[in-house]
Amino acid sequence: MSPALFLTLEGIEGAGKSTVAQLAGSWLTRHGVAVRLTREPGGTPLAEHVRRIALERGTETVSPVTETLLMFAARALHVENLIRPALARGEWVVCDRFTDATRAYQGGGRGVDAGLIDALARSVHGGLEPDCTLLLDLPVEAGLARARARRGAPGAPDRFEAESVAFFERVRAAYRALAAREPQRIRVIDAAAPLAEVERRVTEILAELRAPGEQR
Ligand code: T5A
Repeated sequence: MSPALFLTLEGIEGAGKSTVAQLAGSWLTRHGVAVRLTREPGGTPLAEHVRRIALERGTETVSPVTETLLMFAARALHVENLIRPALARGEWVVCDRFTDATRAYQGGGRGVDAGLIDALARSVHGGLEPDCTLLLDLPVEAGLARARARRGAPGAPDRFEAESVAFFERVRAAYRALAAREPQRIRVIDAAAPLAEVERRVTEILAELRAPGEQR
C-alpha cells in the first residue's frame, strides 16, 4: 500500500483545479489508493460556513488581515477534523487549495505581511505541509474566461471573482515565485494546454508519487 500523502492543487480562478481533482481521484482509486478529495476554504461543515462568510460579497468591509484570519479559521477546522485524521488512517488527501493560496491571494494579491501568514501557518498546521503541490498555471485572461463560462452569465461573482485583472496578475506572480522557491514540492503544469495534455502530465506525476523510483 502507498503511504498516506498530502497533495494540493493551486492556481488562479478557472485554472482547472476542480477538474484535475476529479481526474486525480479517479486515477488513484483505479490504482487501489484510498483517497479523500476536499477543498479550501471549506471541507468540513463548519469550515464551509466560514467559506460562505469569506466569499460573500456583502456591504460590510472585510480587510485583508480579516480575510487572512477567516482563511486560517476555516483551515484550522479542516486540518483538525478532516486532513490529519484522513492521513492518520493512511488515506491520500487531495486538496483543492491550501496555504499557498493564502500566500498568493492575501500575500501577493492583497499585500498581507508574509511573516503573519507564516506565523499563522505554523500555529494552524505546524508539522503538516503538502508533500506535493500541482500549480496549474495559465494566463489570467484565459483563466477568468473559463471561470466566467463555467459560472454562466449573469451569475453573481463572489468577492474574489469580482476582483481586477491586475489583482489576479499579482496572485499568479506570487504563485510562480513560490514555485521558483520550492521546485521540489511545487510542480508547475501548463494549464493552458488541452485537457488531455494536462491529464497526461498529472497522471505521470501521480504514478511517480505512488511508486517513487519505479518504472510504470
Ligand atoms: N482563496 C482561497 C483565498 O483567497 N485564500 C485562500 O487561502 C483560499 C484557500 C474560492 C476562492 O477563495 C480564494 C481563492 C478563490 O477565489 P475556489 O473554490 O477554489 O476558491 O474557486 P475557484 O478557483 O474560483 O474555482 P474555479 O472552479 O473557478 O476554478 P478551477 O477549479 O481551477 O477550474 P475548473 O476545474 O472548475 O475549470 C474551469 C472550466 O475550465 C474547463 C473546465 O471544464 C471548466 O469548465 N477546463 C479546461 N478547458 C480547457 N482546457 C483545459 N486544460 C481545462 N481545464 C479545465
